[in-house]
Amino acid sequence: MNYTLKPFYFLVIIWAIIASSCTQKEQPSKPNIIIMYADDLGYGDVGCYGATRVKTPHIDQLASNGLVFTDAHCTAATCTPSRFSMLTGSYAFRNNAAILPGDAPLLIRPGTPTLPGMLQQAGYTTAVIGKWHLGLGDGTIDWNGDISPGPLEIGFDYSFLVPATLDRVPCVFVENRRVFNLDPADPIEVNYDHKIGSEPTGLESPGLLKVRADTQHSNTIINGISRIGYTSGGKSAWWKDEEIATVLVNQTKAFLHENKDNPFFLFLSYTDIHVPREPHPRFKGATTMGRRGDAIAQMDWTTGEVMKMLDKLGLTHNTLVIFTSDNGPVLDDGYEDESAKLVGDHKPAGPFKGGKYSAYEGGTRVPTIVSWPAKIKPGISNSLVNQVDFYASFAALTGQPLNEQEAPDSYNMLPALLGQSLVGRQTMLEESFTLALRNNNWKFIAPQTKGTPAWLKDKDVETGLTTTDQLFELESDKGEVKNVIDKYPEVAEKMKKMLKDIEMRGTRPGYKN
Ligand code: NG6
Ligand code: CA
Repeated sequence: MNYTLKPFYFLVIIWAIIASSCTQKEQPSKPNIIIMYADDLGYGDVGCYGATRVKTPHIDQLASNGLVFTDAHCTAATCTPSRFSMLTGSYAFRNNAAILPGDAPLLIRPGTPTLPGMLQQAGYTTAVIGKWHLGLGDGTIDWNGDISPGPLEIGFDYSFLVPATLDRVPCVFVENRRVFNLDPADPIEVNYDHKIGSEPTGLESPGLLKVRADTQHSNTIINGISRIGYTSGGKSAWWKDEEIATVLVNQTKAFLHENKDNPFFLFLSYTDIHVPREPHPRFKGATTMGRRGDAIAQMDWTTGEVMKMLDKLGLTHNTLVIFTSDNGPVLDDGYEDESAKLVGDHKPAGPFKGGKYSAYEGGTRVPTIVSWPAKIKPGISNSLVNQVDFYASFAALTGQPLNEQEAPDSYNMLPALLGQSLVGRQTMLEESFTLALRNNNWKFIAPQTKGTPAWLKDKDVETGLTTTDQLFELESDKGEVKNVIDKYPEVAEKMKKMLKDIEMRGTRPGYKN
């Protein structure tokens, strides 16, 4: 040993220690992951996306610390299909996933690889809090016993659910496998076929209603609001619509507190701003847009409460938060809550055409903010990204290998999601009552493939559904006003073929990572 080199070795060791601690800071592994998932929130509904008639300071704050995407999409223009795709990495049409009734069986069958299941393998504690709408049980549910299978059977360690939607019975929370606060002496029953029990319905007793509704939403009245479906019993467990946001915030805070010391994945699924919009009275008049505006204000409050809790627990720096929505906006969705009348010059879908239920961009192009202070530089990204890719992207982030059958439609888009690359998707499907395809700035809408429900026909919704092919060029025509199919037939043909390829292949081996 040459003793004269000793001081040099010493310096090298010190340098190595300093360098490794720096890189550890720069490259945190296994960040906490939170998906904040608003319900029916449109591209133009928040301040950082241009809204002026409603203030969303907490979401705007998240945006100023993160990446704001201008071309980010949920996979479908309605809720169940979008959630299905995000959690399985598989397009919904492969599973015929459509809007589910409140007593539907669990759509994602146990044994199906899921995003939370993959993160469990990576060592995460996983939870879903809020709206579910992916079905529960095997076909007939006994709401008084153990409700299974459900989230716990497909990759979540904890669940606190609104089982379907705010406008569907049962109007109770389900914590893990049990209805929350249920009194066994007053058993609960649910029926989507005919009236049960003696609770009044909206059709029979409109005088009892806080807000009038269309026929589909005029079954059992709970908390002065008529719903889709019939229910009896279980009164101690009924939610109060005005309190739901607070209940979900409290459950979230408790989950964060309990899991502050280990990596966690939280799917925080807001009930705002879906109908019936009945926010807490303290939000009444927050905007001049009536209940829909008030519900946006409440959703912003929820976001702020969760962010404050992360701060308090010292978790903000190493938590990857994605704030986004499950489908585009809708004004009248079955209740006479004056949202359409009071909207004024507010543009729920921003510059885009259509909204919820629509094949146009407004159906799936949704606000999307990705924040991870340890890693992401704030800014704006125009990359084309899609929620179906969260699965493969988080697998790459956490070092989880995916097998070929797993998440068949999910690509690793982590570099785009973290703002390290401008390259997003080149090609991407948009699902509604038909299929549409994006190829960079081209948008092809195939003729309608599914029947339009009768109730949608009467609505003031630009569905984009036709019996002929449509082609738009979004760079010059964001609003999908000019069908250029006759001008560029070869582009349309190429895209038609791409769409067929996606439809035909069950999985796409060999593309991941
Ligand atoms: C529709 C409901 C609508 C809403 C939607 C689901 C009628 C007439 N309309 O069937 O009110 O509940 O389903 O919304 O019943 S989603 O955001 O969960 O997809
Ligand atoms: Ca929705």
